Amino acid sequence: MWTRKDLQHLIKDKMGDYLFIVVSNREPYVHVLKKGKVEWQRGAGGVITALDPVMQACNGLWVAFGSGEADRKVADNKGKLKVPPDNQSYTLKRVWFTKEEEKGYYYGYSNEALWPLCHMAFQRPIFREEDWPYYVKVNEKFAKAVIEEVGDRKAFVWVQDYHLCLLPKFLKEMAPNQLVVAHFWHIPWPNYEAFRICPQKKQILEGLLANDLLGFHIRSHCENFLDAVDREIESKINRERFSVTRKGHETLIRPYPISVDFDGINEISKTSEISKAKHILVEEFGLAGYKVMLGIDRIDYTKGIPERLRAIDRLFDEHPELKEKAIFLQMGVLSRIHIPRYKALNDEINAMVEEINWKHSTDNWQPVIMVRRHLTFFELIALYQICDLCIVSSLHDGMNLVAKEFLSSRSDEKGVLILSKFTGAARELSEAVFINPYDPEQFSEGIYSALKLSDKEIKKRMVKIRHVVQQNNIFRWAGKILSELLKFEFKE
Ligand code: GDG
Repeated sequence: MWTRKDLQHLIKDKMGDYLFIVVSNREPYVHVLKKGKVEWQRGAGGVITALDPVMQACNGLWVAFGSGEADRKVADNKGKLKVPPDNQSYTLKRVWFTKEEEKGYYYGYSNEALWPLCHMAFQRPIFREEDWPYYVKVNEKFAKAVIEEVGDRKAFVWVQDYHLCLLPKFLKEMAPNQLVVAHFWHIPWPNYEAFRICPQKKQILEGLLANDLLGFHIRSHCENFLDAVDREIESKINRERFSVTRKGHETLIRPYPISVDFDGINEISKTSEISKAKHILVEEFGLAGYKVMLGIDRIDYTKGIPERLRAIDRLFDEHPELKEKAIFLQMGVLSRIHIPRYKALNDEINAMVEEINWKHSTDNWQPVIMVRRHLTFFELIALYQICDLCIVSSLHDGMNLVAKEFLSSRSDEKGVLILSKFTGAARELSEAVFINPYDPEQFSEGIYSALKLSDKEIKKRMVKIRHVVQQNNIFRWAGKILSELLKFEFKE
């Protein structure tokens, strides 16, 4: 089993004097103003959850967009500061965007074009002509920020996600012999029929093929990527080696299922801080004595939140005996709210919650509690422990870390995971109760059957499924990628 120490040893033994740089759009720590005072928060989202423990283990440099209103106040003139703020162990270098860049590159091309393009959630991608130049410009800006730090040294660079498709190409053009570059794609890669509508498909593929190593969560995403290359780019594909050679440069394509720090979360889940947080949350939301069904997501149309609410509505229709006995608690941080589709989703969720509560509530009980606030890590783990069921109902999801965090938090070996078949996590977590979010009847019956499981059956499933996450933890994910990365040699 991979541990934090193994990863530290790997990095210490093999990384030598080379620089190690991670580049992502979102930053791991954000500085905000609260009542005029500077405060910090850990960023929400899967990429941060996964990489923060890796970076803490290897003292590297993380380059990301400085998105917080107080970010400039705490960074030096190169945008740098040490993080985590309460346990300084690596360097964060913030890159600044103009409002137009944020609009065109982030809200526009990344999240209105690429995000829906890659997720089969029936949301039509919007390819605005004016967004693409900003996407190119910001990718180049990130490349310059990395090169500024590399100087004349050699470095391993690890790029994250769909915001930065062109970064590998810019990097290799700017410093051809000094860099080994890997890229991890955190969302699904669609099949060719879906991908081919993208007007910039060739540039995107060429950008990604400048990587030495390109990782996806699961094998079918790798295969979809190879199909797209096969149809669009003149290159040699080696299906046995899982690689593409273009203009003499080879890119390895590999599946690496991402995960969480199981042991870390498991240990924290046993502490008194968590007991205290549980107590406060149970009081705050009036959960004592109820069966608690929990959803935790960024508010995003890929996460299947309206579908989940529909299933809850149906559950109380079909099984009215559950009224006053069960409560559904949905926690959701707002995200990408400047995009009209996200605003509409938020309004849709509000209206549904209101309707369900109006329909089913009694004098002393209401079925749904919807809370939109950023949770601390302790609150997050406490909620995972409070619930009886954790419901993950994504319409399409690269992996889904909420599912794995929930399992890691259940040191008491209680609780049931309800999991959409359309998540990457479904391939590994075979003891979950599987649902199809598009099928309201099957979904609500899935919830009902989970509520009826015996304590013995729940424990049996939980022990087995936790073992899978413990083995396939975040250090294994990072260790496998970095071991492959460190095999590459720098060009002379
Ligand atoms: C992408 C892919 C893939 C949520 N609310 C709060 C909070 N969170 C944290 C959760 C979890 C993370 O955000 C969400 O991770 P997911 O994996 O579920 O989803 P995405 O953000 O869409 O991530 C996904 C992932 O990348 C990694 O490769 O699994 O498929 O879409 O960690 O706990 N964290 C805090 N407060 C909150 O209120 N602190």
